[in-house]
Amino acid sequence: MSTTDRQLRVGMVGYAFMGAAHSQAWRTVNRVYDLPARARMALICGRDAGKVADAADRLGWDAYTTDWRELVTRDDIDVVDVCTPGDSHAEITLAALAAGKHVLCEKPLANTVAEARAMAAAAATAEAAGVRSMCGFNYRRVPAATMMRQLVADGRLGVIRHVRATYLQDWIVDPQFPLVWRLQKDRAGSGALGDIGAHIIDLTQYVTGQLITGVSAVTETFVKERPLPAGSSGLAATVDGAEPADGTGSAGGHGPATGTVTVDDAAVFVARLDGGALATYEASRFATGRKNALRVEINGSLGSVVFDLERLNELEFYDATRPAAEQGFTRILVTEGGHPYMSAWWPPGHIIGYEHSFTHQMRDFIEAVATGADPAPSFADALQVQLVLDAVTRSAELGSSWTEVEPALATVAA
Ligand code: SOE
Repeated sequence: MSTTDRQLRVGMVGYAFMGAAHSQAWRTVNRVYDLPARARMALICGRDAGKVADAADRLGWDAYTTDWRELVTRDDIDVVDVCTPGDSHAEITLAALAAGKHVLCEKPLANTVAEARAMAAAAATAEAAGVRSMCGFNYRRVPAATMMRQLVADGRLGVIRHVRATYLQDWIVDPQFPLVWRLQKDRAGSGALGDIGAHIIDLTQYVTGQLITGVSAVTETFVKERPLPAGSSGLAATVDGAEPADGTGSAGGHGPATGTVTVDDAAVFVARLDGGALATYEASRFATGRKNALRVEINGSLGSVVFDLERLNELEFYDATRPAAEQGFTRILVTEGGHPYMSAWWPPGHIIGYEHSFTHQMRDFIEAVATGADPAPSFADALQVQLVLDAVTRSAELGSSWTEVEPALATVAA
């Protein structure tokens, strides 16, 4: 941190969807929160000089570069914010930590457990020197999700019996949607599982305070061949992932050739949590009509709570301790000043949105870095998510818990 004016000079690598969401948060965090340090949007990085120059202007960065290796070593950079495809998270993060930079890395932490282990180890080493790191599971920081955790921690649900989590999108239902980087294992590590499944794994563990200890899974790739993205076509250009986060997309429409999809389109798994709960998870990019539908329901011995991202300012709460005649799911509008994060925004009832979770993320990160606290989720927390992702992939590949259903006997003769 610059000691003169307690500034945290941020260097961000990548500028697609997550780069834009993080930029909005860096721009707003010090306007709404009184923090011990101010974020300075010092430098943005991408491979394409023209595109990153445009991003710097559009997103509000002081300067731009095409060389992330230079960015992470500069003396006038204190924080490295990694918003690139998963195949570069480890390389950039390890270099930044080695250079003594605080790191915020988008989720999932890495494309493999080996990479995640190396990142968590490097973060632990750097921590001894006062360097802080955090993984960008932003949905923890939706006020209603944080309140969900508080209800569980306060015992309002009693013993947790069930966790039921879905995260559903539909942006690749069209088989003509091109083979973007999110559909390539070497770039993304996995498909729906790592991209959106990681969110519900982290969120449910955060909310319940319980860790997943075992899984049984199936995955599917419904469309196995897709047109190569000869460029950012009209369709592809409208959805995150059409343009690699660092702007390395090529020009032109769909090429005539096709390529093989090497990741899952959908993952479904059951899990046991270490507090005894049974859990079901579903992550799909083929849930036609569902655009970004994340839903978590927790059932306990004394009650239940439901969070739905499409109604992110609300919680549904069922209190089984109330008189029987008064029991029912109540809707809590999580916009009071006493609700998590909400004191900084508007009066009660003036709702907030998806992007505010990133501002809350930057608030907590800045506070931790400036005060020497440990940000959460840590790289160790993110490694645990990576281990679950790996277990789901191995379970699906092994199919070990899969029991075939014997075909019914021939239909009864007419
Ligand atoms: C694409 O599925 C995506 O941008 C994810 O990568 C983000 O983590 C999620 O918040 C929104 O959708």
